[in-house]
Amino acid sequence: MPIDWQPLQEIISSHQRFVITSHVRPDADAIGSEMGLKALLEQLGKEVRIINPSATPDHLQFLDPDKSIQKIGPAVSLESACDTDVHIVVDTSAWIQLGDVGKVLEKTNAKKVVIDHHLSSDDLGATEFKDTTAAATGTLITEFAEFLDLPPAGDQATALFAAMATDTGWFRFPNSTERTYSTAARLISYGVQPNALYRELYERSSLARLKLHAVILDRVTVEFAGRLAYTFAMRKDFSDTRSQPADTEDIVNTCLTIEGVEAAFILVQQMDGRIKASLRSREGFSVAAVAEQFGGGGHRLASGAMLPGPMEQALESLLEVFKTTFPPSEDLPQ
Ligand SMILES: [Mn+2]
Repeated sequence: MPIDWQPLQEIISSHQRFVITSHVRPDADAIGSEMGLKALLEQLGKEVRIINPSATPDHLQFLDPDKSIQKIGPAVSLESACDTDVHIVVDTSAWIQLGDVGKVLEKTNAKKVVIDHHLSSDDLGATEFKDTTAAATGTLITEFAEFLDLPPAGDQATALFAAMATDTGWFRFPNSTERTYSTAARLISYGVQPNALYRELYERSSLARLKLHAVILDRVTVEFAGRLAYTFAMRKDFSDTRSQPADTEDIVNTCLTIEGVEAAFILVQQMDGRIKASLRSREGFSVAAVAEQFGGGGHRLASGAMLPGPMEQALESLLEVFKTTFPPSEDLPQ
């Protein structure tokens, strides 16, 4: 169902001050959508602040060259974040994803709005503009800007293109539809230079990151007659290779490139000892259902959950769930 943007247009035209928020550990869809929406609201003469529960990761700083994104905490108090007319949440609608900004949303008297494309959803007491068929929230913001006859331009268009490009693995995941490509093509017509953006996003790797990938990829294991691939990262791997947990991003997609593999996951040991699971799958298999069994969520083809440690225990419980989905190989029809 395409979104009816009329109510959002009305909310915007009848208010002046806006706060935009996204999820913890923001990705390029979170940051890009926020920057794209902020530029749009500013074009309409609105006062806009972006206040997030986590800092912008270094590799995405280029999307916010003026460092306008604020983080809730000592510098931006709960009271200050509540002091707005409208609070817009983009790229999530789950309390658990909002970190300390969740407290702002509980307390604020502002009108609340959600713009999102995720399946999992809580009642945030917001007016929702949600389309789970959109590849990225960046697609929705682009479409909204076009609805208002204010097509994105310059850095704003680049931020929205980055949002879509990263949520689709540079337009290669199955969520890349005709709509995704045509929205991207329009953003190019507004001035985005995909080659320069690709270099910013994917060709600024570090030696540490490559070394970490070598360690983790060496551990890839396949199970259930080659239908599942998985690997893991321990805290020690990061210190050994001088890399960071964020450097594990995309390894799970590499696991999915093995022929015959239908689902893949990576387990990453967190600083507090918990285990973060990132799951991916091919069409026809939903990893969202697996993640939900551990209190996580996401999309059919990409989801995540936080499991208690230790690593062996987390691995065992995940394999147990996959066992019920992938029957033992001897039971497969010959
Ligand atoms: Mn997204």
